[in-house]
Amino acid sequence: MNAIWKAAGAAAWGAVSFGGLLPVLDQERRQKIEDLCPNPGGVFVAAFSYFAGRSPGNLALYARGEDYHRVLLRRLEGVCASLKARYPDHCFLPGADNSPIPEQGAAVLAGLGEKGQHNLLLVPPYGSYLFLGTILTDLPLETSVGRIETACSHCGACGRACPTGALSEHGLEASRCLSHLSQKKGELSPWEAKAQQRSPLIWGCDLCQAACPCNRHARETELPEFRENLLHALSAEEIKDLTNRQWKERYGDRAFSWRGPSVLRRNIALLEERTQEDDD
Ligand code: B12
Ligand code: SF4
Ligand code: SF4
Repeated sequence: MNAIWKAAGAAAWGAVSFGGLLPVLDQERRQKIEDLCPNPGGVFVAAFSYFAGRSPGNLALYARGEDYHRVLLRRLEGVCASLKARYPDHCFLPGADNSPIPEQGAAVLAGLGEKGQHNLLLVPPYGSYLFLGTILTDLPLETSVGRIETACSHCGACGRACPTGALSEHGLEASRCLSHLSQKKGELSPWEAKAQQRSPLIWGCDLCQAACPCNRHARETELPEFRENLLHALSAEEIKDLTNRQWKERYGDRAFSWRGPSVLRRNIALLEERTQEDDD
């Protein structure tokens, strides 16, 4: 099994039995999982690193390479094909963001690592610059023996770096998180617009992760999709007059493309407005 996951480029992988997953499933998620896969036996969880250094730019690091949904599904489908060849009577369903499985909870239970105070899974030596993918199966799985390494020192640097107070001892308050605000459609409230203006980015947010000592020497990804053809920044000029069709043609394979150009234009305008104010 290790060989299959290595070939797929996973930085870490594990499994959790369906019984073991129950503590992180509410009734609705459980029902959705059983609708997809009657008699679920468990979930494989894998982490894929996307860190390729910190070049300057205005897009969050996670969104600079190929859209991770596509990349993970492609790689997980390869794993599913190998598993199907080995266990032809069982089903294997890949997912990345789009499944009812709470991915971080499943990853913790499968022993991949622990969640840091910045609310993200940490897997040394990759830090938290990771994507999570899952494979739901009716093959009865045993829960992996977890890693014993602890990574988060509770130093609080992530909380101090967060400009909106989204992180507290209660975890992440998503409505205050710049990652959420930068994706939010329509007009932002005055508080939201001011908060977005405190971000150096027009899409996503890396501030808590950049402050985390576990990421200081994060091992870089070997996956070409997250190392090559990177787009570090978008300018107002580049996306000014694009039609939706042109937008799709140009950026359809990027993780920010689903939101369309208007939200990005708004965020660029907010950032330019702030820069203007700073200069005056
Ligand atoms: C909605 C969403 C967001 C929202 C809201 C996030 C939130 N947590 O509320 C917003 C837009 C803010 C967001 C932001 C980001 N996100 Co996001 N997001 C998601 C998404 C799609 C769903 C999260 C969710 O609501 N899950 C439902 C809850 C119930 O489940 P859960 O997340 O697993 O949490 C449970 C477990 O952690 C459990 N748990 C934790 N520890 C333990 C231990 C034990 C023993 C047990 C039993 C349970 C347990 O308790 C929690 C509650 O039940 C996930 C993908 C997914 N489908 O899971 C990505 C995901 C969490 N995001 C991801 C990323 C990369 C980001 C950003 C870094 C992107 C960026 N650079 O801008 C930021 C980070 C912000 C931050 N500091 O957390 C990655 C995280 C990878 C990692 N290393 O952990 C994920 C997993 C996507 C992926 N497929 O890789 N995100
Ligand atoms: S910055 Fe400190 S407290 Fe926050 S996740 Fe990293 S080690 Fe933990
Ligand atoms: S992603 Fe940004 S806004 Fe969200 S918790 Fe981290 S630092 Fe705060």
